[in-house]
Amino acid sequence: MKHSLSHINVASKPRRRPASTYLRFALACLIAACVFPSDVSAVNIARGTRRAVVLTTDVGAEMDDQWTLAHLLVAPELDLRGVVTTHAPGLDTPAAETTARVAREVLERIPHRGSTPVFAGSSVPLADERTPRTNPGVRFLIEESRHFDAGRRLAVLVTGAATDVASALLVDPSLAGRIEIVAMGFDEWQHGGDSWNIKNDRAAWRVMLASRAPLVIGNAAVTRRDLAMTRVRAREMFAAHGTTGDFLVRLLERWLDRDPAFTRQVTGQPDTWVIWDEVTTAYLLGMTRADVRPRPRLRDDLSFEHDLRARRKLLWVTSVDAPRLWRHFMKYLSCAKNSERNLKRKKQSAKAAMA
Ligand SMILES: [Ca+2]
Repeated sequence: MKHSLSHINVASKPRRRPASTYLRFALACLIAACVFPSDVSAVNIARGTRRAVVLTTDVGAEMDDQWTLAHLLVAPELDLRGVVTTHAPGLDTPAAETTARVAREVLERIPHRGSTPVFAGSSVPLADERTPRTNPGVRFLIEESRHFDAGRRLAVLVTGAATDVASALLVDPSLAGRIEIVAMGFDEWQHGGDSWNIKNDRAAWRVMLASRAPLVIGNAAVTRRDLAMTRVRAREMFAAHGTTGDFLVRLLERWLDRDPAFTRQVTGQPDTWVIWDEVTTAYLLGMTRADVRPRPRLRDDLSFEHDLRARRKLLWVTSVDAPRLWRHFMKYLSCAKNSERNLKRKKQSAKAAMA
């Protein structure tokens, strides 16, 4: 059963530091110049109609989470309500505090509307499939979800370990009726398997697979094929897009320079990495195709136990329209660049007026 997916949904809101006059001005420019472009007519982005999103992320473990967070921030169709950070191997302890610091650094670098709260989630995986790990991230997920229902679901992106989403489902099972989970993980459909997100909390994935929450999965085989990015291509596409573009390109370059042998092992090329987590943004923007499939069970070795008669289904992403996704990202990075420039000009004018 093949489905072409092109849903774009709705909502809005900001917070944290009060926006300065300059930021408000920049925001007005951003809205005037970018939020109502003529060529996104298929997308309803009127105020209050953007798709509400919470990102859960192990940002800092690689570089694709930073790209994904930046795209979520500049996409006018999306309303990022908050970020919940999680653990991954190799991070300074406590891991969720480390990832929260990285998320805040990204937020400070990207001009965007309003402000986005960051909550450190769990720094360790679930002990078992019955016991939640409560923390501010889990509480935020549950509270934020109360504004939503089955007809208008909060999108919860899982781009790291699923510990906090699973904990929230264990604390409040009714959450499954108010969210849609969009995750990056698993190697491929037949075997399943995984080397990172699922491996980092297997019990959490069992909780999510057993829940009633709609579940969308973008797997490694598809993202490796469709979302590979070379150093040269990144520079060509993003370097002209202000400090944010430069920042994103530098992140990729630093990652590629870090361990070329490992990069070659994963992607087959020493100068290519995969922007894995962007598959979740692509889904939200209606730039993926996916099949409805019976929800598998997860074995201890992370392989799938398929049950063709399973009552619960999931959406399995089969392709990403990457050219369209990158065009969208570049377009709204340009808008961010313009708002950056307007902000700078306004600051200079104010300074001159005070002199
Ligand atoms: Ca990630």
